[in-house]
Amino acid sequence: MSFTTRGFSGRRREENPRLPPGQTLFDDWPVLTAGPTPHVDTADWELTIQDETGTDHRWDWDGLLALGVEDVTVDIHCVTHWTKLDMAWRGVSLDKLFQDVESEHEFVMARSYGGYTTNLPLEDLLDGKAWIATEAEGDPLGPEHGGPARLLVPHLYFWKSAKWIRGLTMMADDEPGFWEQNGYHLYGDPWKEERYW
Ligand SMILES: Nc1nc2c(c(=O)[nH]1)N[C@H]1C(S)=C(S)[C@@H](COP(=O)(O)O)O[C@H]1N2
Ligand SMILES: [Mo]
Repeated sequence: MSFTTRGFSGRRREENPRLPPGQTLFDDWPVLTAGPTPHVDTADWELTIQDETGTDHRWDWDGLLALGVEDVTVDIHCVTHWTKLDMAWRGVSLDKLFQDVESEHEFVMARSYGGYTTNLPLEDLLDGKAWIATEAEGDPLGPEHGGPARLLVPHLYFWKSAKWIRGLTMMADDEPGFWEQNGYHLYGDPWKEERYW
């Protein structure tokens, strides 16, 4: 017997402790992109971390993967109210990238191919909380979902998980990225419903 009526999904929402307030469970994976989809070949791909000394730390595709990938299963929460539980991702922990970076700055602007940006506190990228994801659900990330590589920060609303990531810039102060300039919350904790400000 299966319970898939609308009425029951409403009850299930209240009963599922993994569903943040105001969210609805989704089985499929919607594509949400502001603007055109960049197509970036792994042969041309690179990621840079820019610190306040002007130093660019660079990784090409092989250099990224050489840091070592890990598999993580996480829930993702989109500000447009869908939540997808138990997504299987593969990627490189940001801890590995930041091993070589020394910075006094506490904030980061993530920058994407195509021009998208989003701001995050550095501490939200460290200690096993964020990845440069290269695969999801057993397949390489398709271009529509940010392939070849996207940021994955599952404890914040999914707009913080910049698709087609190309760089991180250290910032002294928290400055708004693309959606944050357009009214989305500066931080975006789904458990506090930090959707807009
Ligand atoms: N570069 C880039 N990254 C982005 C976006 C975007 O428009 N461009 N949209 C964000 C938003 S609002 C969401 S909900 C997720 C959607 O990711 P998906 O299309 O893989 O579901 O990507 C985020 N990262
Ligand atoms: Mo979103």
